[in-house]
Amino acid sequence: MTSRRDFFKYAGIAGGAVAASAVSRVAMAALPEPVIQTSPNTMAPLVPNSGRAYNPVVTLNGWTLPWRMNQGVKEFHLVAEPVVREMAPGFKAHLWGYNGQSPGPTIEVVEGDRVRIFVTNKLPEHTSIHWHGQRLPNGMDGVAGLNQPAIPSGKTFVYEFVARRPGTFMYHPHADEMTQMAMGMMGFWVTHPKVKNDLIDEVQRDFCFLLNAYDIDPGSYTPKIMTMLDFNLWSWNSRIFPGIDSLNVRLNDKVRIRIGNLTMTNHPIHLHGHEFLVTGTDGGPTPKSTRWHEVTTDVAVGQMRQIEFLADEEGDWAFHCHKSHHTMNAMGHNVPTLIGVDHRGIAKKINNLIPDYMVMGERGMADMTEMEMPIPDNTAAMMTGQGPFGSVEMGGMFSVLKVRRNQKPGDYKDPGWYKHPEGTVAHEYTGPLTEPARFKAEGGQSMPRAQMPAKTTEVKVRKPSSHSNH
Ligand SMILES: [Cu+2]
Repeated sequence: MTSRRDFFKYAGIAGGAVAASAVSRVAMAALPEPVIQTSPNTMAPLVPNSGRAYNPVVTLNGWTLPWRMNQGVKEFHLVAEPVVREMAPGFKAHLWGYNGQSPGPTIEVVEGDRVRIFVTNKLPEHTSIHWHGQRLPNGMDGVAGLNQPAIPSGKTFVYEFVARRPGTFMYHPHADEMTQMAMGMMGFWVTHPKVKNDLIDEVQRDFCFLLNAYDIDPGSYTPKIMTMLDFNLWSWNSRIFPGIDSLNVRLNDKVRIRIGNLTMTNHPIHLHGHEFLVTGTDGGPTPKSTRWHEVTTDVAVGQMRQIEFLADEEGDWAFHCHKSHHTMNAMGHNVPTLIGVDHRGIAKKINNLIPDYMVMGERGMADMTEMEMPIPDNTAAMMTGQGPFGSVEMGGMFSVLKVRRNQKPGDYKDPGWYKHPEGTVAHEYTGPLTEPARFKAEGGQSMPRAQMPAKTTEVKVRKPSSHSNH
């Protein structure tokens, strides 16, 4: 195999340059030289310079794998290998991935393309790749043991098939899957339509990302692969808020977002400020009669969803998983609810014994963002992110759709914070307040109780106590 080097220079979004596709200088008889990318930045769309033209996608905090044409066949080279992924600034994870990153690069082809993919295994154990959702010959489906022998460590295998139908797909190992997916091995695949398709609209912006999850103890680097449900890092393309780039679009752009789920649970993905249609699944474009507007769509395990909308509301719109624990970073869940518990006095006594002891949660958990709690090195804060009006108190699967009037076509640069027109931001009311009447008696019941309680219980509403100095 040829030596691996970053011969193909990508410019990040910040650089603004558009990358062209790479054709290896190595003889066509040899393997295409693998292209490696280690920057976690969102790369500019890879405009095709060979094969059929198409409107390329933008992979959030990711990139598209260049190919070479070899007698009409699109040739790609994936290298399965250990990688270091910066999941958020200040927090790096030791994962497994492809070509320098987890997830691996996005593969983009056109319906009808013959595709040849070389897969070199640089992992310490065998692997294989399953091309999730593709129509292909059975022996190319990638289930080790069933459709092919596993690719031993150090060996290179070749997959070859025709991308028969347009749509949104993904790839992942089908050998020791539990370990290899928990370690971050996965990638996106987009097959663009060959001719105008009535069910596939043209869009100005086309984004894609995978939902993944890790269990990495605070202060450590390697995911715990045995975790089944209680993950502590919920990520998009192995990035967590505030490390997930914003989706920057021009006012009135038609926008498509493609999402695939390779975690162990479902994620209701929610967009603020706009209604969208689900225009495709891993089964292909959805018939128009099945589409309805919504603002949240559930992406179940192993599924892909493709949503589309007109970005016709200017502003900074939150875009996130609606499971509130999935918009948090590493934290313990076995913590009692302390809302309304008054710690005054007790904390002081404990402080005499344990100087670092901290009381948390008596007014809710928002205090977490203002506390200067010492956290181990290489640990993401539980909730963080400084917005224009203060802390956003988020983590995990959270990003922002930025819609701007003056965003140039094809420009994906972050335009900064939205400047709200005068008088359009929620603000404090300073007029007189009235105390509303509250209903005091017990509620009704459908049938009389058989046993009456000895006395009625009185539960006190927990209201914030006004106290300072903690
Ligand atoms: Cu979620």
